[in-house]
Amino acid sequence: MDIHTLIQTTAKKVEQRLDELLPREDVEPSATLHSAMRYSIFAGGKRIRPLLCLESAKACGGSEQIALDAACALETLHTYTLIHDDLPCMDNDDLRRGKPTNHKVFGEGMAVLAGDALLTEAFAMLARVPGNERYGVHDYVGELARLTGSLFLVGGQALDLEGEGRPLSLQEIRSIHMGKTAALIEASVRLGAMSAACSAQQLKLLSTYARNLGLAFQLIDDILDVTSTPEVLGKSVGKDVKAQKATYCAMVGLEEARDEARNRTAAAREALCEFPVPARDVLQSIADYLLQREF
Ligand code: GRG
Repeated sequence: MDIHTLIQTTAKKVEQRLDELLPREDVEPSATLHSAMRYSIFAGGKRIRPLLCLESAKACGGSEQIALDAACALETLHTYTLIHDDLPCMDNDDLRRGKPTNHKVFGEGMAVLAGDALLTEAFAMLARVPGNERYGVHDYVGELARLTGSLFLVGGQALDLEGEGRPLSLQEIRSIHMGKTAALIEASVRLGAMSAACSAQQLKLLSTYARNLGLAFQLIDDILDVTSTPEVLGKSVGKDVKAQKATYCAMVGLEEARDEARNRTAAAREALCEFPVPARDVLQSIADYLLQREF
């Protein structure tokens, strides 16, 4: 299966399962809240984190069936971060996944709550994933909490917020990327692998793959913010310059940022050398696809 078909078929499976797992729009005590949650989840999105979760499970000999609720948990948690990131107190954005942002449609208070509820639902979805001889639900939950809490995802966002309007070192920019972007990508591959009872060595190699992939992903995101259009990206562009953010692109220029993204992608590919060929091929193709992506 080529990578584009794989992305499409995976997105369809994940969306079907999300539709089953999330409360319907008319469910009380607040139909508005459930509508707001579903609005952002089903607004589109590439569903890259679920894809990485499912393919990492397969690379470790596991099954899509077993990892599917973990994949849904990752997309649900990711969607919470997007809703909160778009709020007026954060990036203050009007457009996301080609549609008006959650707070533009439902108001700021409801958008905060929709994000909160999605974050909580993510853990409920993850708790449905069966344990195995190596990992139990407490390991899955601990892993997601660790990588998305104050030490990584939320911490990275805090560093980003504190850095606005002041010069940052390349080291500080890297720490922001590791936290706000790479940590959730790492959680995606680790949870997929853990659902497949992966070995400690497999987990280590996949984590190296994910961290490099995550850094490349954020670099491409920053490059597209400069070079693309809202029509293609489905979100506003030029935000970093407007917010006077010290991005990697602003510091070293577009070409060097692209080179660094290429280097990170090569390092991600390299980390998988010890995996059997068909399993690693897909994960390596995902890395190539993300380097070349246009949205
Ligand atoms: C509690 C306010 C608050 C924040 C929580 C929001 C947050 C912490 C962190 C996330 C910061 C963030 C949005 C980082 C950017 C990561 C990124 C590049 C997202 C875009 O991902 P894609 O391109 O989006 O996969 P789609 O729409 O395709 O799913």
